[in-house]
Amino acid sequence: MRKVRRSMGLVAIAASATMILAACGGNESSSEETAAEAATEEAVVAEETVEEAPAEGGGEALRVTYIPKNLGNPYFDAIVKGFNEAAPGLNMTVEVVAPAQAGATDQIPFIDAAIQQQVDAIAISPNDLDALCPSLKRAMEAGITVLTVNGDTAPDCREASITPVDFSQLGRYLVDLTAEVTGGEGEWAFLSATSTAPDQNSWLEAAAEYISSGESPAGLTLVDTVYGDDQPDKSATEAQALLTKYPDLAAINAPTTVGIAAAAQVLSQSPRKGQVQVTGLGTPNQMREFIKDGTVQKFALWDPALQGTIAANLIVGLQNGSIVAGEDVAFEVPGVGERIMAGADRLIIAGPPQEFDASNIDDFDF
Ligand code: RAM
Repeated sequence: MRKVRRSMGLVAIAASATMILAACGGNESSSEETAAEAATEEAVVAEETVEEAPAEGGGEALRVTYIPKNLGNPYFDAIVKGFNEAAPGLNMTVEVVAPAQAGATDQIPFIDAAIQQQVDAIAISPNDLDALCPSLKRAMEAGITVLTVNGDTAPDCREASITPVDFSQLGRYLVDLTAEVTGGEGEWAFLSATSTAPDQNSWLEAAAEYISSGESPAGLTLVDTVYGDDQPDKSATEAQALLTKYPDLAAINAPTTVGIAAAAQVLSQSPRKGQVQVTGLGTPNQMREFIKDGTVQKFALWDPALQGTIAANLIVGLQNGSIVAGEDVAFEVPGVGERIMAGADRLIIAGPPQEFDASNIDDFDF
């Protein structure tokens, strides 16, 4: 039987917090700048916009840096919204900085800049399982709380990881979702994010295991996996290329909000609309028009905001000592409920998964 230890619960330090989205407009750094210089400049720009949170009840505001995979993806805006929703009860400022592209090493300069600034905590949605580890370990050695959010690194590179759903089940779910929208017959392909994305790769690996186990729907054949790098244009080009390469394609499954929206856009204007199904993981706001015009029957996700809310509260608890990171430690998130750092890897599931179709797409706004 698993033993769950209970921590004291989260104690909100003071009344107010200021959350800052220091998005840098998606501009790439000029060729004269090193990535580190660019990161430092962006961080400085962010710092200039940070308002001091009123520290009622004493104590300096906690300084948190959140590093999404890349800029310009509304999915990560939703996670920032979650940080914002937690803010009123927490004495915290959050700077959001990220690279323009989601390359394996592109976040390193931003981690290093946060270490230099001696922030209290770094939350990161990682673009690689291992490449960020030396920097993240340096951050922890400097006394900075490090959390991964929405995807993970190797477990010894962070204190805990917040994932939206149980990743071990998602690969299987994506195959079954493809079967549902195709009637269980035909060729299909994955249109993923970057080839190093730890979240998507874990789902793709689990899907491959499910398929090779012989338990997956027998009429489906996975013919290809391509990568749109979470860039709308590249994702659209890859979707178009799949249509050309596979004249009998029955479905594109894009387990990325950028990829599914791009594939749906391509299919909505294609004579093969209706013949080729698009499904996967998307935000309701980006996918609404494609559900309404019949391009897409069904897709899934979760509310990304919850991960930001849990991260903000967990950071406070880890910083004030009311929560100690460890195996099977339960903690209470005000307004959300109990969550558990499960197992030796300290994985926290935000939940819940949600399916969207014509019957409920208008009930969601993110
Ligand atoms: C994209 C990103 C993100 C992933 C979602 C489903 O927005 O790749 O990491 O979790 O899709």
